Amino acid sequence: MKLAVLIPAYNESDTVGEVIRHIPRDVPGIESVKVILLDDGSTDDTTIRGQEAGADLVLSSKTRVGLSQTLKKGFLHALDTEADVLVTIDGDGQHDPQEIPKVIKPILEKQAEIVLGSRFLDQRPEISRAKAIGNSLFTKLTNFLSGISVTDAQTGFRAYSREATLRLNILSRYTYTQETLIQAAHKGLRVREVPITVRRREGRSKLVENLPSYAQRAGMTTLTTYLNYKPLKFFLAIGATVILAGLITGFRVIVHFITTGMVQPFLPTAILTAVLIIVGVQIVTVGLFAEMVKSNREITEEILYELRRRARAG
Ligand SMILES: Nc1nc2c(ncn2[C@@H]2O[C@H](COP(=O)(O)OP(=O)(O)OP(=O)(O)O)[C@@H](O)[C@H]2O)c(=O)[nH]1
Ligand SMILES: [Mg+2]
Repeated sequence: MKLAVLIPAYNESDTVGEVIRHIPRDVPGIESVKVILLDDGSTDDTTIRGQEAGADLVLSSKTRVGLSQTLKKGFLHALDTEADVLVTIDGDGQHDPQEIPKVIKPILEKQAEIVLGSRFLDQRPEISRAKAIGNSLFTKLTNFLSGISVTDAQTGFRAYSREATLRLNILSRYTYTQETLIQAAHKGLRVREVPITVRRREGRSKLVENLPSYAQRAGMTTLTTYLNYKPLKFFLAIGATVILAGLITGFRVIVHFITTGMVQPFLPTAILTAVLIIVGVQIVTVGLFAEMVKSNREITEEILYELRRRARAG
């Protein structure tokens, strides 16, 4: 079994060296460990510090392309280098690399395809109140949309089996955390959590520069990912609600029309009813089209999966 450790980093020159130095090179059940630093156009010495600390490979992008796309590049590279298990760990020193064996264990034991190092399982880490609330809300939303039940959907300390990496398609540009879990659930990949320790962050957060902006961007990604998998359910729920509202407002008009043969004095209500029913039907129609697009996407994903799998096998 080969392990690839991926460290996404944007301007983490103060901490990335320590992270790399503490990555265990001798892991039970693993024959080789490859440390890959994913430097996303850092303007500081992140790359140099990573090389000094012994990273096996540094993949750098010229400009900042975002955490998700950087990680996607790392995934594909790790697959090319025949990794069987992949671990992601933050470059800001918040995670303890000594916990890598614990995080990959459920994958080695074939208990899961994705393992989340949870900061909240059996413990309460020291994080700001606003972040704790945001974390909890996004985790609940992810659980609700995916049907899985985890305590920390935003964690960056994770492990993936090769199969999971072949199956997942990261499309977002900002954060991949909720997207990968919703996809995992709909693709039948088993997700487990193990408790991890988390240190206080030194310096400013690189990902969550401000919470409302994070919430908006991560929220959009979460919603669009869900729509990719359950479009009809989503649009049917909204469309049916609008149609129902139309039927409720129209009830009085219909009863009046049957008894008197006239719409007056309910013309405004009749117009509202017609508008609601027409709009509702259109929303359901959008859902039907989206469901057809989904079928095409599933075929494309199947092709991508086979191409990646065969590229490695061949
Ligand atoms: N490749 C890449 N990595 C990033 C980017 N933004 C953040 N990161 C890295 O992703 C990891 C997580 O980012 P953090 O800023 O620590 O986010 P966080 O841990 O959710 O927030 P804090 O609790 O404030 O640390 C760190 O290793 C960052 O260097 C980015 O734009 N591109
Ligand atoms: Mg952090």
